Amino acid sequence: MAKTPKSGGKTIGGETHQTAESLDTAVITTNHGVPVSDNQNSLKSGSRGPTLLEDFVLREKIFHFDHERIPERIVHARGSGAHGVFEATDDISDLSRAAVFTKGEKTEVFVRFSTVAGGAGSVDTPRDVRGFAVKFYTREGNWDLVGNNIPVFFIQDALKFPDLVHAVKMEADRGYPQAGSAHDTFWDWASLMPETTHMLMWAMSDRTLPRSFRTMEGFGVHTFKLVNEKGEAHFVKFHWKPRLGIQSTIWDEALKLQAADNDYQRRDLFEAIDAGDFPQWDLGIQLFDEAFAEAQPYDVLDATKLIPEEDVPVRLIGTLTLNRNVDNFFAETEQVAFLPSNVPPGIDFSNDPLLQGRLFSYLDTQNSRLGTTNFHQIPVNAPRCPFGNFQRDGKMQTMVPKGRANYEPNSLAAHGEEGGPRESPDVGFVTANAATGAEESGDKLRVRAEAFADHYSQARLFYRSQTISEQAHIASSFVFELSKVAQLDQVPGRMVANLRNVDEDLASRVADGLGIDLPKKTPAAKEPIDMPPSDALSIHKNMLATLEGRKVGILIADGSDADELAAIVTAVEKAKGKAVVVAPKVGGAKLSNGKQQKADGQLAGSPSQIFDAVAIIVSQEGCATLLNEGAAVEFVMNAFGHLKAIGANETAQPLLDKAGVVPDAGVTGVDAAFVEAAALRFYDREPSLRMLA
Ligand code: HDE
Repeated sequence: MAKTPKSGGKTIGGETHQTAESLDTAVITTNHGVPVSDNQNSLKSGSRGPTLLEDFVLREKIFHFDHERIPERIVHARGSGAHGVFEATDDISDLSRAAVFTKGEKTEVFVRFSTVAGGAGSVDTPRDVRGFAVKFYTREGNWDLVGNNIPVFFIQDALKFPDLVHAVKMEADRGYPQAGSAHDTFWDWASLMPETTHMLMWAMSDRTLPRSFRTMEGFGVHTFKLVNEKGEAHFVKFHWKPRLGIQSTIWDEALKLQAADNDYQRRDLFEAIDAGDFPQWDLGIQLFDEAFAEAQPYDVLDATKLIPEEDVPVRLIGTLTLNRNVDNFFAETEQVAFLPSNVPPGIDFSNDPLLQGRLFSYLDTQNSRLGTTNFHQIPVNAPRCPFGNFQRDGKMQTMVPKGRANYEPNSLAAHGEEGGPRESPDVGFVTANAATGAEESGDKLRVRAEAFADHYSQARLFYRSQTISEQAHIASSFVFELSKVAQLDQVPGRMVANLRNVDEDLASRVADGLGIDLPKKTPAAKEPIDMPPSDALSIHKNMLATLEGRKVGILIADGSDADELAAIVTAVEKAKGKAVVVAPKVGGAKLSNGKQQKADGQLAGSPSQIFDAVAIIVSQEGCATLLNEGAAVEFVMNAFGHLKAIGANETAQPLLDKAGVVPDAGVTGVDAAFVEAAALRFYDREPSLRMLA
């Protein structure tokens, strides 16, 4: 007998809600609970005859299968999600009445990281912005902080978003490229839109090549408001600071990662959580008021501008910990629906015209993606606090409200029936303008505020705040991307003409790298100014010298020294790194002590780009064998080329020589110096390895 599928009388939002927590039966059943006797053969007329239309088991199974996919997100289609908790660590009740910020309060969260341009099946490591979307299931309703790993955006007004996305995604006629901006239509559009310049600087930097989701910063981007009990509002910008420090890869490494592992970042997140290495970020706020906003040379409502952390320091107010992987990718990561319009009392919007447009878009897109206005009932989207109102029915309605109260006002309660919930000015959400008495007024205009006209000062600020190596990476990325513009010959020059407003040296380097004459400078709508450099904008200045969250690949072969291997594994683990043993065969290698050491990864499938540092422990014979194995030579060559530490024992020297390794501070023995070096990257090595612009 089939065990009846467990169907819950679960309460979501205070109303009885029937959930079919199926899959928990000993016998397969149809979706309507009928036990299935044979899951191998369809119903036929005779053993070799035609299949019968009557076969409801076959038809239901194929029908359901045919509809397994839903439309992917138009942007941010590829993503990875996880559950976690946010704990408020500072008392900001003077600033916000939101319960999520009550010191000590723990709030369940769901986080989804994503790339932007590629489809759901694209790769993890293109040069692309990363989404950083957090859903806080607060006890006063969901708060969705739907941010990116870059604090500014390409455009100032929501009306331009479809143009941006059309330009960057695969080209309309040919359907490629899949997940990158290095193509004609993106640069055609961007070069005609000077307001993109600041974000382009970030996009061309290594920020778009994060080593891991765990080593990315996150930003709410827009200016928001915090509102306290008295109705007083303060402007705020939100920041996520990764506990592992910021770290990115370099371009050649990202390209090779794409070849090695399409799921590099998804796997990294899943494995870290699975192993109990829970990723953490601190939530920071930059607080300021109207007087500060007015005194700045930029507009705080302009999403192409940031507020330098040196001007308004980031105050840490809580910690996010991701501690649980999803049980089902589709049900949770795919179906999660983030809405920037989800804010609890105590958090509010500013008039940023980009944010205002987003407030409509995300609600609307869920209806087309998830197919129903009832998407909020899907478990990953449902508030964890009770919720109820008089909205009723619609596709996929899973709630079963009782009684007649589906309108308000009603006097049903006076007649002994359920009357339903009522509004509450005391606990309900009140918009900040109403709360503060500030009035909005003005003519209806399709204009851009005057203060939005400066498109270059902060692009310059960003470039001039980078290290020499980071500046070279930015210049080289512009050269690479613009070199991919195949048919529109005026576009690279037009882009360089814009860059002359950012920094003449940058523009010359890009022109030189492209092999074109320096074009005439684009006239700026507003002349840029010089702002004091900000160290917070550099990755290199904010990296942590730590092995925590990092992986060290240890290459061995038959005859490798057992003691040396054991010692380095212990030392790496003591430094909180992960030691991964790599050998030509996955079965491992026979060590000097005669014991078989199993490998964690086979050499050809575990190239050095997936590691943060590598150690080579080989005997003379082992080394001789590896000299004839291209994957071993590349293992070393790429680790060196990707500016990583290489610890090698003396007998490994021929392999290092063949790989072109030149001694420097990052090339050590397999010893304590290696463990220290493994936490670093050796950017000084780069100019001797490749021609950067
Ligand atoms: Fe989004 N964006 N966006 N965006 N966005 C979406 O919503 C949109 C913008 C961001 O993991 C869509 O549910 C408009 C800025 C993230 O599910 C869509 C505008 C920032 C995610 C949409 C913007 C973001 C999205 C597609 C300009 C950083 C992924 C699917 C007005 C602050 C969320 C969906 C996830 C997703 C619209 C600009 C971040 C179409 C119209 C600025 C992280 O609604």
